[in-house]
Amino acid sequence: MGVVNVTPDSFSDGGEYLDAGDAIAHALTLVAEGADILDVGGESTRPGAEPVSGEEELRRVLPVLEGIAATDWISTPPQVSIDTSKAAVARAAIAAGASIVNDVSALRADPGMVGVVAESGVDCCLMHMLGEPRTMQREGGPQYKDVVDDVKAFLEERLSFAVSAGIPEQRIVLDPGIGFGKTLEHNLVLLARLDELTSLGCPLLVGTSRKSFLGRLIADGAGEREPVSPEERLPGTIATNVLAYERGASLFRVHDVGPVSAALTVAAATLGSWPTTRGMARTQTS
Ligand code: HH2
Repeated sequence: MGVVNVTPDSFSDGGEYLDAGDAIAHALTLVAEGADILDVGGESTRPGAEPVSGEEELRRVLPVLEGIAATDWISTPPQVSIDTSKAAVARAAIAAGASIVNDVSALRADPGMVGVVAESGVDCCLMHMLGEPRTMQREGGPQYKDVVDDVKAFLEERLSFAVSAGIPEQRIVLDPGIGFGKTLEHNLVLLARLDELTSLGCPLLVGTSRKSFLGRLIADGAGEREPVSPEERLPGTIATNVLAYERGASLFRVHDVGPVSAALTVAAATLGSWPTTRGMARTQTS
């Protein structure tokens, strides 16, 4: 899953693809590099981010979704995912060709979202987050009894909520929400014990790409110094995605599709799933 952030303030690529033409060109590059899914978002969820209105979010993402839908693909067209927590944005994005709703609030932020997903028959990703983006990493910090057990219980509850509201289980992907209301240690424990989430029965998505815990570890193994810049976090992105794959993840939300895709191909071959097949996400979620 390649990230297409149409925002001025995303933590690693804010402002780079705010122009629709630049975002569409970037989306084509990500597909050429191996992305099966394009995740288009018009609102940053970085710690401290201020919310934007639905109108503004749509103004950013709609031209990009329309440009992707109008593309004459040489090979299999990518699936398009809309990264939003707003029902109105999801509805318009689906009309413009999106077939996945990636809701970092797991259907909690907007009471209309569950109905939009259920009625339109699209796939959806339900992610764990403690708190909300504006405040989730504040001093005093996120607290869990056992981070894996707590995240698992949350995802189980969200899954049964979604299914009871009419979203078929086969259309649901679950995500532990790396970096969303978690300390460095919480992120590492979740990745190390990711296999414990596979018993929930849904494909697992992970999003570690360029996140600050990687920057802190690369700067200094104890995670105590200033993090290295997002561009210098690729080795950590690759390491965590390969480990997540080995522990059962099947969708990988990343900015650097080419290098991560190559690393995952080698990991899959090493673990005995060679030759690897593209379109893995599509067959598992639809
Ligand atoms: N992470 C980000 C945004 N959306 N969705 C899912 N399902 N999982 C994630 O881990 C996830 C996500 C944050 O990354 P990015 O989009 O690059 O940054 P920003 O929110 O600042 O735009």
